[in-house]
Amino acid sequence: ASAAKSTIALIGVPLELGAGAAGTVMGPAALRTAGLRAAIAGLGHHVVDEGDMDVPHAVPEFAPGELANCRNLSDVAAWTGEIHDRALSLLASGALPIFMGGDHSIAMGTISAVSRFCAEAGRRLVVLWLDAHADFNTPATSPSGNMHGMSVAFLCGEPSLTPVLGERAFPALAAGDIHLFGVRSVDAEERRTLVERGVDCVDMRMIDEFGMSALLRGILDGLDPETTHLHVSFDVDFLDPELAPGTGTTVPGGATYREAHLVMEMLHDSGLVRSLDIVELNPFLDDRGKSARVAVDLVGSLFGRSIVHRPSPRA
Ligand code: NNH
Ligand code: MN
Ligand code: MN
Ligand code: MN
Repeated sequence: ASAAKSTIALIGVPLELGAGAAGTVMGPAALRTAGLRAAIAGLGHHVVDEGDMDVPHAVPEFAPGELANCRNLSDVAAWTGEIHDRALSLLASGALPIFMGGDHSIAMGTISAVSRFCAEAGRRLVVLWLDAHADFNTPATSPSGNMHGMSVAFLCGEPSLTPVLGERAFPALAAGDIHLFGVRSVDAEERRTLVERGVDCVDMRMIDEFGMSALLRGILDGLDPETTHLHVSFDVDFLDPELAPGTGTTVPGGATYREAHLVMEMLHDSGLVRSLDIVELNPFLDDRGKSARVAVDLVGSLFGRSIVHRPSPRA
């Protein structure tokens, strides 16, 4: 596949202010301890660790108003702007960036930059959002005020969230170009917006009935690796809590070990993946590094580790 041996840039984004529980600030460190770099480099890729971002002061100030129900708004907005700028320059360098979160609000910065990059490069952006949650709350619908539950709404152009990125404009994602996958927890009012906007939501009920592979193939088939940039946003709570307890909002009934690996193996074989978020890993809640290790293992499959080396099998 075309993405086979690109330079892969690891960048730590230790943000926790978008989540309800503290601890995702330690996510990048845990991923490094679990051997993320070696897991990818061992597959023959060139890996550069860019270190962790540091956003010491919240710069933007917001008057309470429509955004009143956003916890830590000024800090999250400051991070979003800085993440966006950093992501744009990494993408411009030609690297395949892996954004090590941090909570899922970092995706407002990462994917807005990917969207801008793709628009300028004439590529089509498709986003695969692996998550137990839809992250489609708005300040008006969020029961928690936690901004990690609003990232998809922001990326789809929800007007009330536009001020979060300030002056930097990016093309909002069309409903058909983002696929939520693994969903099993949606808030009541969030569901209404999600359905109204027509965002593709592959929930666990569908996955149980039809299987991960058929549903993922439905998304990937027909995407041309020459013209498509697939961004994968991997929220660790996509996984079943038995497998990955180290995250703040676990929901039972998630992806099993093999289901998750199959998703990653299929993504690798597609040759479409050009950028990745690994988010919501909370080492403070983990069980002896178990979740960090499984996340690293899965990234190995995404970058080409296979059980038996062979072309993508067909039944
Ligand atoms: N939907 C809930 C909220 O908005 C939980 C979001 N938590 C997540 N999302 N971890 O992926 O607060
Ligand atoms: Mn490869
Ligand atoms: Mn999420
Ligand atoms: Mn989640």
